[in-house]
Amino acid sequence: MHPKRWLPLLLAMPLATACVDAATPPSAQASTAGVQGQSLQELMQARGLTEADVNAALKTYTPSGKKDEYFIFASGGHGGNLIVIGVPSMRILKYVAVFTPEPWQGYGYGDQTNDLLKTGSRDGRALTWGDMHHPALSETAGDYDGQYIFVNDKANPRVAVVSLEDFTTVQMVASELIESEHGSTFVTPNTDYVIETAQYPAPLGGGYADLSEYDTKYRGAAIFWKFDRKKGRIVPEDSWAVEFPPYMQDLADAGKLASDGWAFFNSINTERATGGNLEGKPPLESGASQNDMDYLHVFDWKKAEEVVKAGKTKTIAGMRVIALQTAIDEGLLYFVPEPKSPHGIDVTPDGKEMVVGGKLDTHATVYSFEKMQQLIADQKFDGRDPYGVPILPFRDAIRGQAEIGLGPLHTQFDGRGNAYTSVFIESKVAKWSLKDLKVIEKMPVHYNIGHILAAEGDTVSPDGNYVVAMNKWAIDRFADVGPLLPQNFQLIDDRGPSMQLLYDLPIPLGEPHYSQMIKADKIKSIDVYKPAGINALTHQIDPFAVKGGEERIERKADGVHVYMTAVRSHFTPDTVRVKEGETVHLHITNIEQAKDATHGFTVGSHNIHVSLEPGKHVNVTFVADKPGVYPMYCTEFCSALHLEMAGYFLVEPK
Ligand code: K7E
Ligand code: CUA
Repeated sequence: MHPKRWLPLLLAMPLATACVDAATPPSAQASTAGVQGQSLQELMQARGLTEADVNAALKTYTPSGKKDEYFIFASGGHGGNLIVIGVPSMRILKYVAVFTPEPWQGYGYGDQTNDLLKTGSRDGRALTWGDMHHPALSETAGDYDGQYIFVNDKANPRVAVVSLEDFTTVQMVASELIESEHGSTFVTPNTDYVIETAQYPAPLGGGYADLSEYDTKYRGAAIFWKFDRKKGRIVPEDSWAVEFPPYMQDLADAGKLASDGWAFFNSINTERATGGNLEGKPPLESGASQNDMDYLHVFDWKKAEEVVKAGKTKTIAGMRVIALQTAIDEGLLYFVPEPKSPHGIDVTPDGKEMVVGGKLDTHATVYSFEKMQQLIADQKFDGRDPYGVPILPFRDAIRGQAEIGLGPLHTQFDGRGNAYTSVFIESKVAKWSLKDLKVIEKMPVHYNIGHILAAEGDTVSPDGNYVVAMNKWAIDRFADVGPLLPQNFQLIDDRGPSMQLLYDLPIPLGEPHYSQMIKADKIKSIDVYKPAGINALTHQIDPFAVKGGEERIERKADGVHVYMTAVRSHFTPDTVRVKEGETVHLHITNIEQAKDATHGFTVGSHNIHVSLEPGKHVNVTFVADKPGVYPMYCTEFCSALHLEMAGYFLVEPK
C-alpha cells in the first residue's frame, strides 16, 4: 500500500476497519525507548552507535521515495526464486517466482504459469522446487544489457529465462542428457549461448549403469543452450552439448574479448571416486581429494559450433552431442592442471586471464590465455588424461599465483585492476592486485563467505565500488529465530581508501549462491501491460483477452467459459453459475492501465489464485467438482471498496 494514497482514506474509515489494514506511519513504529532527546549525539549514545556506525548508516540510508543505484539479482537457492535487492539500501524489492509456485504472483495457480512450470518437468515428474545457484544477466559485448536473466536448477537440471521487461519467468528448458548440474548459468559475451554444465556424472541421457562401470559409462557434459535474442527465448533445437570425462565439472565461465569464443570449466574428483563408505571404500569426499591437481577444461566453443554444423554429433535425449573423442580429435578440448579441489573460475575483464580459486589451496591461480593458446599451437602437452585429452603443462600455462589465504573460492573485479576473492575458511574478503598478484587488503566477514559480488563485477567494465559478501553462516549476527538461521549478505563499500562494512542483510530464504549487481538505470521495466489483455508469458495479447463491455459466460463443448474483467472495484460478471462436474475456464483481464492498480483473484477452496497486474490477462481452468457456494474475491487491497470487490461462484448440484 502506498501510504500517501492511504492516509486520507484511512482517516475517513471507521476505526475498526482502519486497525486491520492501516499502514502505520514508519515514524510511529521506530522505537525510541530510552532516548532522552533527539539530537544525533543523544541518539548515538542511546543506541550505542559509534561514529563509524553512523557513517555506514548514512551511506545506506535511503529516504522514502529515493531509489537505489544498483540492483542485485540473487539466487534464492532452494527457494527456487530470484531475489531482487536494491543497493546501497539493501532493501529487498521483490522475489521473482521461477522454479517454485509463488502464490502472490499467482505463479503455479493459473493456466499460463502451470503450463510453464510443467515445461520444467523431468521424466514426466512435476517439480515444485529448484536449487538455484548462478543467475546470469544477458550481455551485449560482454556488458550487462538489462534485458534478461537466466537461472539454473542444480538438483533438477533446468535453465529458466526471466524477462526483465516485467521481472517474469518466460521459459524453462530441461534436458534429460544430464542428471545434475552446477556450472550454470553462464552466458557468452553476446548471449549467443547460455552454458549449463553437469556436475555429478551419470550415464548421458539417463538409464542405469552400476557404479562399478563409472569409468566407462558415466560422463560429464556441458550444454550450450542457443539463445535467440529477438524471440527472447532459448531454442532447444539449435542447442548442443559436449561430452566430458566423468570428473565432476564444477563452475564455468565464458571467455570474453581476448578469449571470446572459448569457455572454461573447473573440475573436481578427477580421482573418479564414487563413495561407498558402507561398501569398504573411502567416503566420496576423501576419495575425491587424493590428487594434488584437478583439471581446468579449456574449450573452443566457436570451433565446436562448426563441428556441430558439420554434423559430427550423436543425438542423446534429443540433444546433439559432440562425443569426447570427437572433441579431442577436432582440437576442441584441452586440460590444464589446477590446484586441489578448485571451485571458482572467473575470467578477468580484459579476457586475458582466468582466475581459479582452490578450496584446499591457499592461492588464486592466474592462467594466461595467451600462454595456453601458444602451448596448444605448439602442441606442447604434458601427456594426456586417461580419456586422451591433452594436458597443457601447468607452469607454462600460468602467469602466477596470488597468495590469498585459506579456502579461496570466487573472484570478482573492480575497474581499477583489482580482484576481490572470497576466502571461505578464513571468512574474509581479499582484495588483491591483478598487476603484481599481491594482496592489498583483507576484511573479515560474518561468516564463511561463499560467493562474492562486485558492482558489474564480472563484465568487461566492472564498477567495483560496492562489494557484497554472500555469507553461508550468520551465527550471532541477528536475533535468534530457531535453529535454521538466515544467510547474511554483507554490503561493503570500496570507494574509499579501504574497504568498509556497511550493512548486514539477512536472507530469509536459502541458500543463495551467486548474485550479480547491475546499474539500476540499465533496467527498463514496464509498469503496465499495454494494451490491456496481455499474457505475461508471451507478452502478446492473449487469445482469450476480454474487453470492457464484452464480458460474458459461454457454454462450449469443453466447458463453461467465463470472460471476466476486473476494474476497481468489481469483477464482471460477479455471479458465476455452473453445474456440478462442469469444467470451468475463467478468462480474466484487468482492464486498468494505472500503475500499481493490481487485483488478485481467488475462488475459495479450489487452490486458485492469480495476480492481475494492470493490463494483464490470465486463464484459469478447473473442474467444479463439488456443489456449493464459493465466494470469489479480490486479494489485493486495491481501493476503498476492495472488500466489496467480490462475488459468488455457485456450483449447482446435478
Ligand atoms: Cu555455492 Cu557457485 Cu553453487 Cu560457490 S557455488 S559458494
Ligand atoms: Cu481489486 Cu481489491
